[in-house]
Amino acid sequence: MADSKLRCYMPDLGRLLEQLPKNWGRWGKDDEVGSLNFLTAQEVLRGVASVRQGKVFTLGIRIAAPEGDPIWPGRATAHRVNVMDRAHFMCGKAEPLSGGGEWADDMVVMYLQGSSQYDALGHVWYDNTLYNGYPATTTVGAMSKASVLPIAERGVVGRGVLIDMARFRGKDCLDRGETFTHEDLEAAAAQQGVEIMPHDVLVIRTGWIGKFYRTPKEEFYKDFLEPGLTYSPELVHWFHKKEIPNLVTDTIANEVTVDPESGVVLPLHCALMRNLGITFTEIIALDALAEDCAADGQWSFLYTAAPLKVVGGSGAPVNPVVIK
Ligand code: UVW
Repeated sequence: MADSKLRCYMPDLGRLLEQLPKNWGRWGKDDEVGSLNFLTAQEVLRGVASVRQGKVFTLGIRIAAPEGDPIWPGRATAHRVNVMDRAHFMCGKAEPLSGGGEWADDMVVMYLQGSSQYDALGHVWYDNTLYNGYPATTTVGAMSKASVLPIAERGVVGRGVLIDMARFRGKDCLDRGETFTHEDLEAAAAQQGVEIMPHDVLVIRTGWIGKFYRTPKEEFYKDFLEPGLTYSPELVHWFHKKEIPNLVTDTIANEVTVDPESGVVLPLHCALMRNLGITFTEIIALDALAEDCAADGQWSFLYTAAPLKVVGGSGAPVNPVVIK
């Protein structure tokens, strides 16, 4: 009852975001990579210029780990199946290659959003329309527009900046449903002594994915409500003005699960990804990088990533590499 009442008064996304900016058409009517267009050769060199120590970090989580993988409720965790191993040769089910070579083979069944991943720009929409005005019917069967493939073929390279929101709030991990704004990002950056510059890949640590591995699963998923960025028109204008190409976080969905003001679920997927073409990178492992940045005071770096080239995919797994 309470739920249906809430729905009656809840603004729909069309009305909530109606006055806010869009980048549709900015890079042509056929564009499918959106704000990644900001990452020009000059921006790649700006990223390279932030490499000072030669330290390398990989930001993907482990896939099909025995302790489970963090996923959005309702999706299944990745399942790796061994289809060929030494046992096949021992029991005569397989013959060694001529010369004696043997081998192991595996297959993985997984959601494309079920690990560290890039979302396709067409992954989430409203009003039957995807990023850049493509009709939502282009998602039927396979995404023929704004899929992950153009992002994968382009790659993502630029200057990254890490904002450790959990550390800024004096916590190991933000609380369930805890929100923060662009003003909090700027305040944390100032405390860290780093500037969030136009065209930076914005990497935000909440501690949430790290917590997944330390918490019993029933407790982690109970009344599921992630912490994260929260919607406001000012925040959307801030992302637009900063021309942020890519938002990367250690949560499953890059924003607070439900906007506490409007009750809308995941409004930033639409305001930032669908409307501004900002690529979303989710379920990222940031604890080791954050520890290192806090220790050496270097919060900016070369960020590089390319999701897998899944044809028609709504997203694809990725293991970003950061070099400081
Ligand atoms: C949903 O699709 C719900 O979110 P995500 O972008 O995290 O996969």
